[in-house]
Amino acid sequence: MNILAIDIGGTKLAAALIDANSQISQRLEIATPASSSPQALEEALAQLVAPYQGKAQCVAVASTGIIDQGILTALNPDNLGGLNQFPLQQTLQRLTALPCTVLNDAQAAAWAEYHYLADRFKHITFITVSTGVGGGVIINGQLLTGPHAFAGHIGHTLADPNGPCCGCGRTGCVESIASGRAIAAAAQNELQGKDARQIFSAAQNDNLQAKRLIIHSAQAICQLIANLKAILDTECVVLGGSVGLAQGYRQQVEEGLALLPPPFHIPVFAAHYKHDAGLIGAALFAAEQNQ
Ligand code: ADP
Ligand code: BMX
Ligand code: ZN
Repeated sequence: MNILAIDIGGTKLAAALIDANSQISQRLEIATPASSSPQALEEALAQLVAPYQGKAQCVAVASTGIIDQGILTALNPDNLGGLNQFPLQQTLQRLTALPCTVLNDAQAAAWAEYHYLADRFKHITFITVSTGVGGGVIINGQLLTGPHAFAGHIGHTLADPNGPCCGCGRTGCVESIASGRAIAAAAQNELQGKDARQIFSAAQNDNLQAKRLIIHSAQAICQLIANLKAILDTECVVLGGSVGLAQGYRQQVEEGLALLPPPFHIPVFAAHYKHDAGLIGAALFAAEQNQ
């Protein structure tokens, strides 16, 4: 059986077919529409799923936002071009005429990475540093979603009470300092208007401001990991997202963590499934729900 998996992020929409062995094929990617209109997202999803007609038996979605009872509610609408409410499950069922399972993107990625690590760990936390900062928590082998599907939104915990305003309405959230959008928003002078990818290349070329912006982000993630260890006694952290997986980023997080007292030390791994963790986790979750 093939599952059509879809990953909806603040920057890109990805889709692929996933078979019963979690093998991925026919992967496609398009840009997330920069519009607050639900119609724009629906049109983009229609374009994305069109090539898969007749190729899958069900649809599994990993999406940015709080995904509760099939509805996407943005905690930080800025990440989705201002879009706030979207009937995700219903829309994809209509577009594909297939049953559809929906989950938050970082929760889905956590589930995939847990499957990979399950022989060694039962308590893991996945952190995506991408357009935003998201999280998925596995406790005793169970994915924690919470009564309102809000669990794991660790990007909206406090990093700096004097920090920037976050798109969620709070001040100084981890996401407002560490995310790809935050790195770009803090850039000045020669880096103003550049995106996080360009700022990472500037850092490779020894631009000092770029290096400082990236270290600032990595330090916020390092403190977040220490908080997670204290709250959950999580056994390891898995880092994903294009910023989290960027060259040298994980090492900076690890270096910061090594400076904290030993009770806060935990291994920090790069996502085994890299940019496909959300797709694979959504498919695994859907297959288990449909059993
Ligand atoms: P999404 O948030 O849609 O899941 P990504 O995980 O690709 O997508 O995260 C998008 C963010 O990552 C953007 O801020 C983008 O500038 C940044 N980014 C993309 N590629 C790279 C890269 N190679 N190095 C560093 N940052 C990157
Ligand atoms: C935001 C939030 C989370 C999401 C995280 C990473 C919205 C729209 N999204 O904190 O639900 O998991 O970003 O999302 O409020 P990504 O787009 O960066 O992958
Ligand atoms: Zn916030």
